[in-house]
Amino acid sequence: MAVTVNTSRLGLGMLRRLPAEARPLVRPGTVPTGIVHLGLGAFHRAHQAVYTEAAIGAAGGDWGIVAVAPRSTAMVEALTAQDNLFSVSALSAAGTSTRVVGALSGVRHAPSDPDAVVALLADPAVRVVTLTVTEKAYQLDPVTGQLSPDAALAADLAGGQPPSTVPGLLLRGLAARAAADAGPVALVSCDNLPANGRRLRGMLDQTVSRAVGVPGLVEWVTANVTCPGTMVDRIVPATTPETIEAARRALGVTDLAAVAAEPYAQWVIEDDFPAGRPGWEHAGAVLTADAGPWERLKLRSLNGVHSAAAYLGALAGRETIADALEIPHLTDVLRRLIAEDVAASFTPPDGVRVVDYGEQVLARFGNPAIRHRTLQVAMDGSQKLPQRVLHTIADLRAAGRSARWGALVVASWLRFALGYADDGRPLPFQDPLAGPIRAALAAGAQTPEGAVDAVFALREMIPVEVAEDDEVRADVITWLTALQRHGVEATLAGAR
Ligand code: CS2
Repeated sequence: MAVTVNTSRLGLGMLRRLPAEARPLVRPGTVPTGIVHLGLGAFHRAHQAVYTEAAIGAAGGDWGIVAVAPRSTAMVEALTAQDNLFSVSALSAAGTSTRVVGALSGVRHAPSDPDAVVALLADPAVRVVTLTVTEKAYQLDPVTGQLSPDAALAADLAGGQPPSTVPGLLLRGLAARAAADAGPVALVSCDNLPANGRRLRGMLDQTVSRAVGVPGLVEWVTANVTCPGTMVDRIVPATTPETIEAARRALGVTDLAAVAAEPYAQWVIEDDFPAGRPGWEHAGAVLTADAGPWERLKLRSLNGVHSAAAYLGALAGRETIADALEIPHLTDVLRRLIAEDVAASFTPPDGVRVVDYGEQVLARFGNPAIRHRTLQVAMDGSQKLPQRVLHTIADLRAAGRSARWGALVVASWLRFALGYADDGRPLPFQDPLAGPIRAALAAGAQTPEGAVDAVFALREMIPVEVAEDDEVRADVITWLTALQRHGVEATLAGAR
């Protein structure tokens, strides 16, 4: 990122110079570590770190976070140079408010120092491990939930040293923790996966039972590890030079770990922590026995509609989600997707009306200060579409209902995967299944029917009950044909 650093860097020595409202809620560097977080991305910094800092500020506790970067070094270097401090700017049409967050007690880079991460996971002071590692890092088949190890995880399972995958790190860390008798721990998935706690548990159990050289670990994990499910929500676009510039204007110092986010945030957490947890409820989180209804609400309404806006917007040449919402008729179509398909597909949490939640979501997407790129939301579709749209379709069809608007989302993803926008410009396709998807489409893309059949044969993406449903197939073909012949704008204008 090309940023000129011509002001002082954010750091402990700079805190006194910050405007009072921009200072951390805790005294940074004084809170002992109690949490290890895997995944040092913008979402963690703007979500769990913010909640945890507010919880420590309100209720105390030794819950400083050591955040681990599983891949890149850039954020580790930036935060190390800033005494683990970073700022979050909340952006809205009404203006920006920026505050420095003091929740991090350390940062580590897993690839260059895996032993340090393993040692942390085995430290009795660490009682909670949170994860934001994205859907694909779980290495689970999204349809069957079975572990499908790549070569790196296969090496980790075989006892290859040092571990290089997320499941491998957890495996070695928990083996060391069991050996050190360091006590129970909660592993908390904060990724946008359905039943993310159960998925993490499934990943862990399969990893541990297939691993070589860890006798007794299955039993130890069963007795000592919980995996509470969560629903996490905050729109946090990738950081850009403008984010850093906004932080500099607000703080008067340079923050190369700055994040920008919408003002809204929500966190629903299943309360199953065998060795304690921060008082997150004091920071506005909802602690519950079952996050499932919240998770379905959020994945199907917010994320499903987000993906729809991203694919249709990218095809229509719109750069951001807020720009996409300006496409004539798009919000009407998204409202029908919410009211006719999403709301009819599941039972929401008590007291929540899906259409009201959907209106709030559309208002959040329209926030003009958030420049969330359609191409960012569009990536990794094979990992996202099952929980965001395909489960909606499957549940509607099982109840004997049509799923026409869900079929539109699938068709728009498919047209996006075919690689060209309405104006003929090529579209980038980033997806862990890019190879198989592109191969299927190369073989079948001559007609809309061929393209749909080719993709519906991808068992690792499309649940069998959706793939074998003739009405869904026909609906996706109808939408894809319209999108290819007439483009997004005319298709939406003609949508009934
Ligand atoms: C988005 C999410 O990039 C995406 O796929 O749909 O990251 C979304 O912004 C968050 O889930 C909001 O909580």
